[in-house]
Amino acid sequence: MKLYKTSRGAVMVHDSQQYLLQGHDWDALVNDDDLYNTLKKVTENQAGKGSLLNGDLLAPIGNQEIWAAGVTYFRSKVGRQEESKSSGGGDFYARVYEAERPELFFKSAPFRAAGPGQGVRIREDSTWDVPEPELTLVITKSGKIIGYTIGNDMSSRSIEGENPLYLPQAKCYDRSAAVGPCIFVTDKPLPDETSITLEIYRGEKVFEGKTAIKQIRRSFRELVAYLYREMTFPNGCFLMTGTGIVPPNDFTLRKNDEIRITIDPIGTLTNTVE
Ligand code: DO4
Ligand code: MG
Repeated sequence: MKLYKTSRGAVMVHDSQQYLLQGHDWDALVNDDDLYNTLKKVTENQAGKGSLLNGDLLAPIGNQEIWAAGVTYFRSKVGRQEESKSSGGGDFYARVYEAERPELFFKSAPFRAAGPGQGVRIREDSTWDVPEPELTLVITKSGKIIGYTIGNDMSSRSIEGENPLYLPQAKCYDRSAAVGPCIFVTDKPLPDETSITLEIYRGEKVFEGKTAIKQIRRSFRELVAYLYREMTFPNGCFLMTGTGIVPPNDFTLRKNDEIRITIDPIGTLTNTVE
């Protein structure tokens, strides 16, 4: 089942039928540990309609903080080692890839994040920028994963590469995060073969990369357990799970580039660089 946030409220799509969830508060929905069954009951008690979704999609987030895991894929470890070679940071990435404790960092307050179709940004003081296409967990306040969305962890490689201690500046700025287009709600884990595709268009396609979530070195349960160890999330939380796709080192994003990230059961998140 897919849950969309629109200007008229939450809309659920199931079996090609659309249901307006009147009176449902978004924060309450994403904190319902039994959301899959709550939504199933709606399909049993309410008639579906044909066309409630008409392009007015918002980021499917309420008052949840967005966190991110890093260096969870081999490709990210290698990319980071390359970019930080001259600053001596390479060793940190190799170590965190192997370590028991994962890298977890704060990515965005919800109000700073872009939704589907909205602009994302590159920093004025950055010279080397990439999108990071990441499966994003939607987690309730009790720590249960109730769904998945697509995240774009826009990153400045020039700032991150200069010194790993600049990570918060490389990662956190207005509209450096995008999420959407919906929350895919399921009561089963995603299949290992679930693929993530990144396409970048500059008029024509200038980059395409693909990975699968089976390439990730850590389990989602483990990432969530670390994140919730010493922090409470009264409204639940979104967790980006890391990138497995890094464009070649001579690639940098430019204004007006269109970024498309596709994860099959969820859909495609499209954003243009402003
Ligand atoms: O360590 C820097 C950030 C890593 C990251 O964002 C990723 O691997 O996706
Ligand atoms: Mg990332």
